[in-house]
Amino acid sequence: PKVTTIGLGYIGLPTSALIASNKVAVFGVDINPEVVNTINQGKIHIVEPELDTIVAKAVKDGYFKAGVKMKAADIYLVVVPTPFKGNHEPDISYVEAATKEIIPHLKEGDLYIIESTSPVGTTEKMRDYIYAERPELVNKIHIAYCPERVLPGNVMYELVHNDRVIGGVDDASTQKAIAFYKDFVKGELHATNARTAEMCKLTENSSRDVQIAFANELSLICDKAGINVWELITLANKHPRVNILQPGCGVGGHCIAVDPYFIVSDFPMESQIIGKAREINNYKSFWCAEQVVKAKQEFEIKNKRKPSIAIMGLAFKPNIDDLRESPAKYIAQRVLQNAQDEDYYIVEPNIKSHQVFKITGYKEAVEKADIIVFLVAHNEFKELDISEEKVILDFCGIKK
Ligand code: SAJ
Repeated sequence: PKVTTIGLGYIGLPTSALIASNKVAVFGVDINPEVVNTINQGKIHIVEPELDTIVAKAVKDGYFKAGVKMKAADIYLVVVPTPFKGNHEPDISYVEAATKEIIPHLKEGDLYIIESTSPVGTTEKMRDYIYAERPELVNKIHIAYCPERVLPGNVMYELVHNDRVIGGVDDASTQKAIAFYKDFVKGELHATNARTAEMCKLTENSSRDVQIAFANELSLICDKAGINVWELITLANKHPRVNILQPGCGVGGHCIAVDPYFIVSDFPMESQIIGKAREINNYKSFWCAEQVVKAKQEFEIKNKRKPSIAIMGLAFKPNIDDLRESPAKYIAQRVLQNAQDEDYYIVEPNIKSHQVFKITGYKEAVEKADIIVFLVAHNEFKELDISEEKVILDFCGIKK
């Protein structure tokens, strides 16, 4: 069969390349002509281990091509972003736009799959759009939802080895989609219906968000109680049925900090814990910024001069170069907004330069600064030997 994927981003591109590497003809559509050109040259526009070689080979072997215009196929995969709008309401306009482009090309026997994280009911809504425009195809095509669940940085491995949840709008659709994924996924494929599969994706990320919120709440309690939260969590986790995650400077990325809102927005009365977890994790970033300002004032009173400050880490999690939706970046911005004429050193070992921040090397920053603020637990920071005179604010457990 021929496959058309719509969206060549962090998930769409690796997925397309993986399918193509199994000698299936894949046409990838993206609205960005630069992305399309880069891919057609066998190159990539995102950072992900191993992705470059697999894309280069799939393009060279002629199985993978990209374009800005939709092309007819037998299987359509929608892998576009689903961000949220102003009031944390899900924005499915990219899924709708992709579906509208696909509709005129559909024929009997085709398979239409949404992989984008979507609010419950989206797949059925798209089914209704499709059948309203093409009534002759009612029950003659297959429509399913199959969320991705890969971890950035480990995408090529997880795409193949993770289990997947596949939910069709009817049994035939579920089975057809399972048969498609079977060819390139080694993990187990679990059959369900479309609504459950949609909710499953939202549940996975909300569960992680709630668990991180619990750890962040503990960190605030421990700060007041004079207890080391890292030691506390290590000890509590010695219990055979307790497994607390790590507190940090907030929750970032475009999944865990976004997806829970898709539940809260549709079920506001019922999703009390999920909504509260979002508030706690957002508040934690604000609190960290406040702590820096407080430490600065205390230093000035004690030493009768302004301190210099090192902000350690900007990425949204350890050992990656991705700054999108990063709480560390938010904290750095907030702290710099309140800056008077202190010296700041902004450190992010995974990037060379930044439009807004002047990036300093981590060793130099730690040597020069009076106050050292650890925001992201990058590996490089763990080996640092820091003089005892320095004030250390450790929000990510670097010194635990
Ligand atoms: N974080 C903590 N404490 C922890 C773990 C994470 O503060 O103990 C923070 C991180 O620093 C980061 C944020 O949470 O700011 C999210 O990081 P993450 O590593 O938990 O997750 P992501 O966003 O990189 O990827 C998640 C994964 N989902 C789950 O683990 C349930 C991934 O499998 C999904 O495919 C991805 O979201 C997605 O695309 O939805």
